[in-house]
Formats: sequence, C-alpha cells, structure tokens
Amino acid sequence: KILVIGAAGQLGSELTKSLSDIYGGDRVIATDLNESARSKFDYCQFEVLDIMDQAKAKELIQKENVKQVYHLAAVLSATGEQKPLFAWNLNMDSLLFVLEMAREFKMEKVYWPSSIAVFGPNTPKINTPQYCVKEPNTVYGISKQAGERWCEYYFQKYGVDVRSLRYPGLIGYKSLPGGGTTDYAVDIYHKVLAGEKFSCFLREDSSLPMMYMPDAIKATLDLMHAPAESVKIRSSYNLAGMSFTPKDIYESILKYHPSFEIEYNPDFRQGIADSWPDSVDDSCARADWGWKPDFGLDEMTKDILENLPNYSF
Ligand code: VAH
Repeated sequence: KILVIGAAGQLGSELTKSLSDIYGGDRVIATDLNESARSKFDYCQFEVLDIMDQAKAKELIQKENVKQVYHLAAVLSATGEQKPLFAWNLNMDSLLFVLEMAREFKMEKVYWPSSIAVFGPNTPKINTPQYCVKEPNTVYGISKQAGERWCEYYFQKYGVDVRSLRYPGLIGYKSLPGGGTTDYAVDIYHKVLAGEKFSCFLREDSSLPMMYMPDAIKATLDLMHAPAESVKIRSSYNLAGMSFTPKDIYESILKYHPSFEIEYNPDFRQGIADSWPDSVDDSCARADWGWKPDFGLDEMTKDILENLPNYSF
C-alpha cells in the first residue's frame, strides 16, 4: 500500500487524488492530523495520524504492509519562523522516522519534498544552479537542507530509494492559503473573487520561482515513475515552472477583473522571500527524467479564475 503523510495539506490533497486515480483508492492510505479531513478522502482509505506518534505510525505501516511513503507533512517557512524548535523537530524527526521505516521494512520508494528554501542570501539568485552554496536562514530552509543530506545518506548507505524535488512556491485553487511565504499568490485569487482589495505581504517587485499545482503533481509522478537508475540526484532536484512578481500576477488578473485593486504591505515574510532565488535552473531534472512544465502565469490565472468559483472547500 501507499501511505500519504500530511494528505490534507496543499500538495497532499491533490497528490493523494492523483495517486488513487493511478493505483486505485484501495491501495492508498491518506493520513492527516485531524479527523475533520476524513470527508476529503472518500475515494481512498483515511486514518488519523500525527506523524510525531511514531509508535502508531509504525503499527499502521506494519498492519497495512506499506511499501511506499509520500511524506508531505511539514511546518512551512513563515510558520516555522514563529515556532522554530517545533518546526525543526517536526520536520526532521518525522523524516528520519520515515527513512528508518523504509530501511527496516525494505520499502520500494519514498517521496519527500524539498524546496527552493534550501537556498540562502548568498546563493546565486538568477538561474540558481543544482549545485551551489546554500546557507538558508529560515528554520524551514535549514530543515530542508538537512533533510536532503539525510535522504542522500539513506540512499547511499542503505539503498533506500528516496526521491525529492526542490519545489518552487506551489499555487493551486484546491486548498486555502497556508503558512508559506509564497501563499500570497494563492490568496490573491480568493480576494479578487470576493471583490476585495488585496493587501500583499511582499513588495511588488519581489520575483520568486513559482509553479502551478498540476505541474507540481506531474513532476512528482514523473520522478517517482522514472527508472531508479535515471534518478541520479538523491539529495533533491531543482525544479522550475515560472517566476513572477506580485505585480506580474496582479496584472495577469487585471485582464479578467479590470477594477481589482492591490496594495503592498511587506512584512517579515519579505525577508524570507529576499533570501530565496528569483529563478532556478532545472536542467538536471530535464536531462535525467524528461521534466518540462506546461503552465505559465497567464495559463494559470485563466485556469484558477475559471475553476475556483465552483470549488467547494
Ligand atoms: C513556503 N510554499 O512558502 C512554501 C515553499 C518555496 C516556498 O517552500 O514556505
């Protein structure tokens, strides 16, 4: 069976559906912290699971003969800065536990998301290379950098087939904005449809690497379905979709809502965004397993504005 940890999160809620569509809902176990998430997963098995309860997680893995784990639970960048030690403990202890379970039970594959947050203020900002100096200054980024080291270690030392992607900011309409620094680009669509003025917590010229959720799902499944020998990078692959500024996304929306208004009120999250790249070079992912994005900013805005009004949370 395939275990999805953090299935009710932004990535999890869409990836779990895709996994069920491919493998069948009877092979997928969606887990999340809250019982309230059960109603989102009527198409597969659902279990309440706090990944910090390792005894319960191990019992589930053994009982259900789990052979693949998608470990998507984490504290994101902005929230992580409010609760540093909690974020470090959750992000790291849970990954180490999953890697240990994969080793002990000889699992087929593990997926764990990394992020452009592994890059720091002295990383080259334009077309950030796969290999470069990385001195992240957020707890989230530090945990992702350390996590990448552990993934590569478990692959090299124990042969655990763990795979990872350095996601840019993920934008989708099927989940509400979360604790991410890039979540302004999720929230802006809710505000324009609510007929409200948008207050953006980043400067108008803050360019960040971003990706529309369907592209993130495609990249994840392409990586996980690639033959093991073509997955040459076992820390985490750079992955790029598009880069845009708050001004760019605002202007892509004006085409549909000419009277939409925005104001810029940068807060602490501006410092996080300033430490991240403007754009990322994902030539390794393209070369090793044929990565190519489908969505640019205008296509994303069109798709979200068409679908968000009918989506029920
Ligand atoms: C965050 N959405 O903002 C996440 C992501 C690159 C950003 O890691 O923390």
